Amino acid sequence: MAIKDGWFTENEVMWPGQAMSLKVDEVLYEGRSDFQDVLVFKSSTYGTVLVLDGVIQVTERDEFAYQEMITHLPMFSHPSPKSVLVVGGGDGGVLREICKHSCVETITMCEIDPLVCDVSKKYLANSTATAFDDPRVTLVHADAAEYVKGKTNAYDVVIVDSSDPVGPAETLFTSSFYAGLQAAMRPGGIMCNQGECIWLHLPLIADCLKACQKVFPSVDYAYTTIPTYPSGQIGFLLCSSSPDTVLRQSAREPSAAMLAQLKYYSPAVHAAAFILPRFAEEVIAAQRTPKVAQFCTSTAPGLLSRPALALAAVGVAVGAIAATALSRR
Ligand code: JFQ
Repeated sequence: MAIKDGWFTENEVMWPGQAMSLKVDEVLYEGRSDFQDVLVFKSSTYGTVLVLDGVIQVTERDEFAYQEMITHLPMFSHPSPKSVLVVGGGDGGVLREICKHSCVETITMCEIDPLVCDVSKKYLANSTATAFDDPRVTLVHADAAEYVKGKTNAYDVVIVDSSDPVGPAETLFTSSFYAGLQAAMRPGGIMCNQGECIWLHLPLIADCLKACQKVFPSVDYAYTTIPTYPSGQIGFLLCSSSPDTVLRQSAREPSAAMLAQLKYYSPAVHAAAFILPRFAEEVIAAQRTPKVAQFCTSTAPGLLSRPALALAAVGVAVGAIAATALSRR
């Protein structure tokens, strides 16, 4: 039982020895679909929470940190996305974010589990599930690997908003699935998949990047911070079907009106999200294509240049002499 003494505690299969707990005010829904266990509860400090197979998917308090980044990183890396495919994402948060782009003409959402959409429309109607009725949206309940088979030249952006690779989402992290997506994408198309956590899953991330590399000529990795996902952080695998796309820089600027609707993403956050701490950079740099210049990945050049350090040393010395002189008076 995931709820004990008024607290929900996450299932820790993929993050042994640690578990997020949230205080429960009220259980709103508990059931099982053909694919997974579904739980919705009202928490005391994170709003309504959606849980699948014992793992937190959405809390109303912090979901924007994930939904904005998994959506706008690929959407703003593309100069003019018109046709978008969402795989998974049944809570509707990614749909909500895509709909903010007025250049988009069609959005297909392929979510295998109708129950996830149903409970989200009922219990997350004012937060994530706000765009199911947008006229550009077509909702399909199917296995995405099957759905994309045989499709060509169909999508500018594909967002794979899946749960973890244990359970129904397992196939969404394989090179054969990526090959199906690549075939369905238009030239210059961009794919973004949730990419787990550098603190917990570096070997898995390296394997996923290798699988992407077999298929896509450009591959990179970014991350966001989010308190209720394991270790407070989750990454994104970003791939382009063109070798010329620079994934780590936005190709378009959000309008002032759009920026006013965003709480996490900005062009500066976009660029910063690809700068990784050294322990992760070491592993991920080996899989990144094309390689990026060293200054993007280690020190900030201007700030730590030799002349700047020399100047700082002179400043410290002068300060120390002045302090000694003053204390002798
Ligand atoms: C939210 N739209 C989908 N995606 C949530 N460990 C996953 C939730 C569980 C995490 C990994 C991402």
